[in-house]
Amino acid sequence: MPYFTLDASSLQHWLTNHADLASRLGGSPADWTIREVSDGNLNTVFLVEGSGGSLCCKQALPHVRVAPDWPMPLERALYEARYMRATADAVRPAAPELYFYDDEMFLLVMECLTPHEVLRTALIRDAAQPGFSAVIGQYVARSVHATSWISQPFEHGSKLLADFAGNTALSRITVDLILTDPFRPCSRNPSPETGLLPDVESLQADKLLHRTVGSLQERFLTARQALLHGDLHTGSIMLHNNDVRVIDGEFATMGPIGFDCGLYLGNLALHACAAPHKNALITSEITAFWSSFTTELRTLLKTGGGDVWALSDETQRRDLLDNFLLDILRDTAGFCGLEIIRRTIGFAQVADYTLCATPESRTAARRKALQTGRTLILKAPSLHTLEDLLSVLTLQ
Ligand code: SR1
Ligand code: MG
Repeated sequence: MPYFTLDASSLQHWLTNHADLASRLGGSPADWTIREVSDGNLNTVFLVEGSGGSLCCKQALPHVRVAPDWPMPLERALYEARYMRATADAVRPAAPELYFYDDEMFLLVMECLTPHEVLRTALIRDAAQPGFSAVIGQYVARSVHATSWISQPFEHGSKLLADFAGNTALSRITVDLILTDPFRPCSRNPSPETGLLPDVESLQADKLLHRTVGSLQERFLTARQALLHGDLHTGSIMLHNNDVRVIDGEFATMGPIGFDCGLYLGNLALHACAAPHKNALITSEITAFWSSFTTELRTLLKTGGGDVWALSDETQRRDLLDNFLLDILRDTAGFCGLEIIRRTIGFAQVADYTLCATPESRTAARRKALQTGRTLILKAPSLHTLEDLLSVLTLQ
């Protein structure tokens, strides 16, 4: 069927023509309830409920959903489907199950997560059950282990490179919105409030900072360590009690492992900038993430399977792994700093700052975020431990 943009009624019709999916819903199509719940920047999302089950249907639009004059290739849905398939076995049950991908409609049909809530919203409402970050740490370790050159023969990595090489439109968004635009005057950046203007101008004139951002640009584009989710922020995670799921892998690309870690920690850290009374909670989530990520990755990488480190015995592997994790920590800190800055002054800002009670406290929170992001980026190459990273965040 040639592509067209679905609405509730055409989706109902499309589903009736897909017997396997219709039978998951049960009952008669007239009794299905279809709700549009689009929330992210790019796509439309519908939740469909029948008497026997429910489905989540996500369709790519030919443009950015929140900016209709910004064209965007439909193929991003294909990369999300590929990412889900490439990581499903490793991360289950921490991601929804993909039931079907329609490569003409650019439509993913997957497990419906109800009554789950987006983690960012749950954090803002103070409703997230603490400990969720341990699941995310484990998720990142498992997904990158399943796709890294250390654990898989190089042919596997080469296939992944080929399968995701075409996802350039979304990597372009990352390169522009995270790695470049916040550090230069750019029409995509919303105008900052007057009180923050000197801080923004100073970041945009900071040559020392730009040099280190240049190294992170190089890491993102050339360190093809493993398959990344590519957009692992608190809006890409849903949870209900202790059931935590990662969604929205359309930015998937082979890249530096610290990118996924850094984006996640950056979103936690900026939440603490917006709500400093939650510093202890955020510190404990960051610690839980890093502890579960490193513990899981160490365990998984104890045995080999890939061509990288193939000659090393157990002792040498431990040494190599220590260095590998140190590089990931440094990348994590750098990308964490970038994410904090772009979510504060770039195109895709976040709702966490609505927690600030007054315009003055919001400006102060944003200033702290910019300073923290800058320090993280500059200090990243000399960090040694998570405690070093936490001390830059000054959450304790
Ligand atoms: C134009 S897309 C803007 C942002 O939304 C996505 O979720 C990514 O985070 C991207 O940077
Ligand atoms: Mg998204």
